[in-house]
Amino acid sequence: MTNSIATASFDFLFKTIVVGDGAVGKTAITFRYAVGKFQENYKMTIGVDFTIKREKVNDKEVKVQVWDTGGQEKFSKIRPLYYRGALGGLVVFDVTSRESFKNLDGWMEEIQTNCTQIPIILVGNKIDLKKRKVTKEEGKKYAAKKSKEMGYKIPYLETSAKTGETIKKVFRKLIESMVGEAEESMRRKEEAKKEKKKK
Ligand code: G3D
Ligand code: MG
Repeated sequence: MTNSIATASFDFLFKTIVVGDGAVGKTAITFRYAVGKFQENYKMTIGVDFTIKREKVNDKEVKVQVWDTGGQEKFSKIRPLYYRGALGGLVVFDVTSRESFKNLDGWMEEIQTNCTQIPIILVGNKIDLKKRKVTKEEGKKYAAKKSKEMGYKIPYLETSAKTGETIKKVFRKLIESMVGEAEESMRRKEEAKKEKKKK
């Protein structure tokens, strides 16, 4: 398995990244998942690289590192470093910001350039707010279009970091996909080994 580390205490270690425009709620989503809270007026991103959470998927112990961009959304030159070794990603926009929705192509492209076919979930955040500018249908349609272009399924989910709605589900879904990928890649390697022995 590439980039995931197996040890006695956990079966998988997955680096996951959270990308999207500034202010869409990447830090709030990460914080809500890791700490289980929403905090107004925090500027905690700078200096914090990632948070770690443990999950159990089937019978596997999974350690998840969630990398928050730390305001690096502005610094495209250093972002490749941030993407390195990522095995899954959330691409986030704010349903009250048309602009953040329009910029999704850029984030998708950047993931494709820096990572190879990793599981991705498209996340429309801030659904607790009334002033929605992007409909659920548009989000779904965009995810379907990208799934076609990229050749694998990109699910679309809507969240609120403020109320906590669907945050756990987003990470759960992503982690399950990453476990699936890792197990599949291990299986392929085993098969290749057997084939080699046969020859
Ligand atoms: P970023 O990390 O993507 O840059 P932040 O975004 O997590 O810093 O969030 C930007 C602002 O949006 C913050 O407000 C935060 O509280 C708010 N926010 C994040 N998620 C939600 C949500 O689901 N619902 C609502 N209503 N607000 C959200 P401030 O005022 O601190 O800048
Ligand atoms: Mg942030």
